[in-house]
Amino acid sequence: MATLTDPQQALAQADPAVASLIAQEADRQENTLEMIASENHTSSAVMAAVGSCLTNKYCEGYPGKRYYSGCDYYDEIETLAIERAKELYGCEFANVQPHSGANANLAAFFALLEPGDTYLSVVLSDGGHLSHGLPVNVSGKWFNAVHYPLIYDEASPEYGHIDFDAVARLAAEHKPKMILCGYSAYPRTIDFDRFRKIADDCGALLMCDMAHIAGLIAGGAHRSPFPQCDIVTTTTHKTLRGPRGGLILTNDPDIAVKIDRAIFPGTQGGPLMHVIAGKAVCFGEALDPSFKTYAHQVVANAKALGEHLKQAGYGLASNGTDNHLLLIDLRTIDPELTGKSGALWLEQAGIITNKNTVANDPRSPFVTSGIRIGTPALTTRGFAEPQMKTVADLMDRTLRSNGDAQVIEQVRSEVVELCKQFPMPH
Ligand code: DSN
Repeated sequence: MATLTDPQQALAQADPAVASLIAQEADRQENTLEMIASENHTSSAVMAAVGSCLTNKYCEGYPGKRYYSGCDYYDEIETLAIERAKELYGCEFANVQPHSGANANLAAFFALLEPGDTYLSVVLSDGGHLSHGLPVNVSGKWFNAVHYPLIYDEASPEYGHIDFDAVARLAAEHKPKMILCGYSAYPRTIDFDRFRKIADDCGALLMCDMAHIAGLIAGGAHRSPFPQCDIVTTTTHKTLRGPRGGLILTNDPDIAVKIDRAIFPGTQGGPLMHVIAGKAVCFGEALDPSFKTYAHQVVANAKALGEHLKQAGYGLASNGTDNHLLLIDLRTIDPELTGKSGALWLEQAGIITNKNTVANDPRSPFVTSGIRIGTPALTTRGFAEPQMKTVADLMDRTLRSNGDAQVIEQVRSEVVELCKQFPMPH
C-alpha cells in the first residue's frame, strides 16, 4: 500500500504562505459563531476524501462507460455515492456529478427546457436564488422566468408564505413548461401537494431546488419532495453537511437519461471525483440514525432562536420558522438600521451572518433591511435550545449597539468563551 502523508504537514512544508492562511481560517471558524443559513461544518472524514489522491484523475462519462483507462475504483466510488443518494432520498435515479447547485439547476434547465421556454419561480428578492431566473444569469437570459410572490399582507395568518393563488393564476395565464419551488431564504415548509396540483392543472413539470433543506429532508425534519416533484436539485454542503457540490434526483427514467446527458457532455466535462467521494461519505453519514437527531435539533434551535428574538422585539419574515433559517426585519427595531450595518457589526462581534432583502424591501440587495441567519453550523457544534437564548442576547446587544466599539468588543469576548465551550467537531 502507498504511504499516506499528513496533508497539513505536507502543505506547511511545501507552501507555508497558503498553509498559514488555512490555519488562520481554521482559527476564525473555531472562534466565531457561524450563522449563515447555507453554511455548515463538514466532518473530517468528508474533508479527507475531498483532499485525497482522487483529485488526480479524469473520469469523463459514467460508471462502466468512461473515456479514459484506470477508472475502476472511481466507478465503485461513484456507484456507492449514487446508491447512497437514492437510499437517502427514496428515489430511483441520482446524478452525483454536478459541480455545484447552480450547475445542477443549469443542467436541469438544459435537459427539460428549450431556450425561450417559460417557467415559474419565486420573486427572487423574496427568497429565490440567482439560478432561478436572475436576468444576468443564464436561467433568466435564455429562458422566460415569470415570478410568483409571497403573501405580503401582514394581517394575513399566511403572511410571508407562498401566495398559491398567485401561483395558480400565473400558471393559468403563462402555461409554463416547468414550475420551480425551493428557496434560499424561505423559512416555511414547502407544500409540494399544492404545487403538484397547480403543475398538473397547467401541464407543467415540477422542479424542487431543495439545496437549503436537503439535510432536513434527509433527516426527516422536512417532508420529502418525492413523489410530487419530477426533478429535484440540491447542493450537498448546506444542511446536508457534505462537501461543496451538487446533486440531481428523479424517479422518471426519461428525465434521468436527459439529466445524465445534460451534465455530461451537456454542461460539464470531467467530474470532480474527490468531491464525489466526499458526497459518498456525506450520504453515508446522513443515513446514520444520528443524523435524524441532528436535523430535528437544527429546526428546534431555529424555532427557539426565533422566539427569543421576537421577545426582544424583532420582526421575522412569516413571523417565525419551520426550518433552519430566520429572516430578521431590522426595521422593526430601528427603521434606519440596514442589513449591511447589522451584518458588519455582528461580524465584528464574531457572529457571522449575511444581509438579506426582506419581502417588499425598498433597499437594494447591497444594503437591504434584513439579516438572514440559520442554525445548521451551531447545531453541528452541539448548541441546543439553552444556548439559543444566549445567542439571541448577543445578537440583540450588537444590533442595538449602533456600532459602539466597546459593546461589540464585550460581545466578541463572550462569543470566544462560548466557542470554547462548544469546540468544533474534528
Ligand atoms: N449562496 C447560497 C445561499 O447562501 O443561500 C445559495 O446557493
